[in-house]
Amino acid sequence: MLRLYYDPVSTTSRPVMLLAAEENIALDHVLLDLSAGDHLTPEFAAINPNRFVPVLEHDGFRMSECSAILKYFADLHGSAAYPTELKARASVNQWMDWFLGLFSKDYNYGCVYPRLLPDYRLSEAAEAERRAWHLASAAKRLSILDAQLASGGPFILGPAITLADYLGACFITLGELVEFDLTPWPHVRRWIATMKARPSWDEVHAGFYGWQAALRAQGAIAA
Ligand SMILES: N[C@@H](CCC(=O)N[C@@H](CS)C(=O)NCC(=O)O)C(=O)O
Repeated sequence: MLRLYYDPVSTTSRPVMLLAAEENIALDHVLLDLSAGDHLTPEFAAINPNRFVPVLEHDGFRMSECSAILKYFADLHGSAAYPTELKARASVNQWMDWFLGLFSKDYNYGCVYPRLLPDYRLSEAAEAERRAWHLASAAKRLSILDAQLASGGPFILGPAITLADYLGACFITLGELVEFDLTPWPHVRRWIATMKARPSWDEVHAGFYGWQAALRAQGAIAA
């Protein structure tokens, strides 16, 4: 039995939920509401000492880290989204590492989380300086992604969807919570539209878009 501890609004839970939904992977879902502090209990600390979602359990085996969980799911189900040919798989790994190791530092942590989550915020002056720096850096990364998508598509590595698309699209759409403007990157926008047309996108993102609607209603975020 596969059990997923998750929050539907979480950037790192969404790719796992999306892959599972698209590939009909049956999951026992355990919802942790991060905004209510459900992940801060001693019970969850025993499950993941980092106190982060997602966490996967499979027949007594337990693991965290969304990228590793995506790969585990894909291998377990023989998913074409994680090709077995050496170089094709290496390219998927490369782009997943790129999103996690490079892109997310500037975009998720530099541009988005500080605007949404008080724990990630510095003083007002320091925040303005940090945001300007990360915005410039995120723009460079988005141009690299845009060029990659322009060279082939419709997905990051060509005609077939891979784990890199699942991960990357959920990271990029995080920016929708702060009205991040993707106008300068038309190929990224086209790719995101392709990902949003996946059969399970809307269902998986119901909670996420609920949060976005709440932020908009509060006037909490201006572009
Ligand atoms: N490296 C982890 C990061 C997981 C992570 O950042 N999870 C966030 C939600 S997107 C979380 O649980 N945050 C709880 C907190 O910040 O207290 C992964 O890739 O899965």
